Amino acid sequence: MTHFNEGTIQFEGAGSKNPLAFKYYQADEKINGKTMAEWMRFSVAYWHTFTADGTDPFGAPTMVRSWDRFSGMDLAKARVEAAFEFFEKLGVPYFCFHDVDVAPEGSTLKESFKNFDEITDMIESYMKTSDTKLLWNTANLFTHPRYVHGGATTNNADVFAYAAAQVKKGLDTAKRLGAENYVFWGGREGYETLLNTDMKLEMDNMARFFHMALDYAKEIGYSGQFLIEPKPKEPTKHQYDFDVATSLSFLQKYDLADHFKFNIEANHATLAGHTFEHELRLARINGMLGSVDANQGDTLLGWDTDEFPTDLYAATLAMVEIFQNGGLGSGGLNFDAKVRRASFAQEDLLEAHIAGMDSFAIGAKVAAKLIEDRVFDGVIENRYKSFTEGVGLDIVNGKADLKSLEQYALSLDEIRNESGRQERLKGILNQYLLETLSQVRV
Ligand code: XUL
Ligand code: CO
Repeated sequence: MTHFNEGTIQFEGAGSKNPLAFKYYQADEKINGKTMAEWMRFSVAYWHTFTADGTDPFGAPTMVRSWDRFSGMDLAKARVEAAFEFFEKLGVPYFCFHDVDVAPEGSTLKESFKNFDEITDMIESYMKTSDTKLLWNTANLFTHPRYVHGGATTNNADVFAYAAAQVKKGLDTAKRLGAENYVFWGGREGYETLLNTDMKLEMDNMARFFHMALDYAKEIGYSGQFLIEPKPKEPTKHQYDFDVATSLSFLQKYDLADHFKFNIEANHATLAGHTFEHELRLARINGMLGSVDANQGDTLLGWDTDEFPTDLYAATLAMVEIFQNGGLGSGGLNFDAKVRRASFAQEDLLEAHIAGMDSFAIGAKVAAKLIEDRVFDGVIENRYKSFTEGVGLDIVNGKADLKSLEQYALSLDEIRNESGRQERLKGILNQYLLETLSQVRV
């Protein structure tokens, strides 16, 4: 059965009025020495695209998909069929899933595993003839009521064991399907009130959980990259993986930093009070930028809206970080994004992904030009030039101490600072954006 009537999505160029065509994303177009496809490694998030139904806290489902005529395992199978059709239409190289997205949970863990294995068999056989690979999979340790107090950070050791079993199965599946990464997003790993919380035990247990996962991956020979996905809040009030800085210190404290990188989500960054590019930069300069959940939030709303990324400014600055990182390695740009509740038509799924891919394609073009012309590098180099000579160089080389610096400071007649020129730089960024857009217009 066919789920999407539309043909394969083609590149038609910036002048195209066809909503089902790429205007800027051309998989084999070279930018900065590699193709767009190689740099961006786009991925479809199974949960938003094939399982979401438009439910929100105030309203019933709005999205009735072609696969919804089935139920149970038949529904799960129809979704796999629809998913691979979708991947092919879009020409997207990767997808991602949680265990419970692809197969229904049974009434026992054994039954859940049986369902999951059966669907994994099906996914595996589709992957044999598909160009789409698995960017990452993960275990959902947050939806089921058993995880009400957390998964790895629960007060209930039976729940910890159950979560561990789900991750073990997830790693077996990652190995089987060749997942290039394995993700941990700490959905319920946080707390609501300290009045009932042993914070130290919870954090120690979370580290124990990660060590067990690493040990098991080693044991079975699974060599995908482990990723932590920071988020500051929602569903818990305070999440332990708050942001990159917090998670990095956690990983360092528990001797895990060498084995993990970060999966940075744009909307999680803004919820943490950071920009997307702040989180990417912090991960990058620590050698920890692994992958990206490409979406965007709404500055007027304080929750995780997971919108498709269409902000060209943010996409440009994100691509600057990704280029400076030499790419994302085994990571990619995963659209952890959902169409709005009112965008309930099935083709909205394709159009939303096209908008996201085109936005990052523009971002990549602008970023490549900014890097080629050393727009920011040049300014930054010049701004810190005092650390390349004299007393600054001594500080950087560890040749200065408080005494030598006091002597130097006492000898100064006046201190002169120079303007940071922020507004000029923002103007230049706009010029690059507009110039790039005018060049691609046909
Ligand atoms: C939740 C979120 C998750 C993770 C995977 O905010 O981003 O979907 O990406 O569990
Ligand atoms: Co995410």
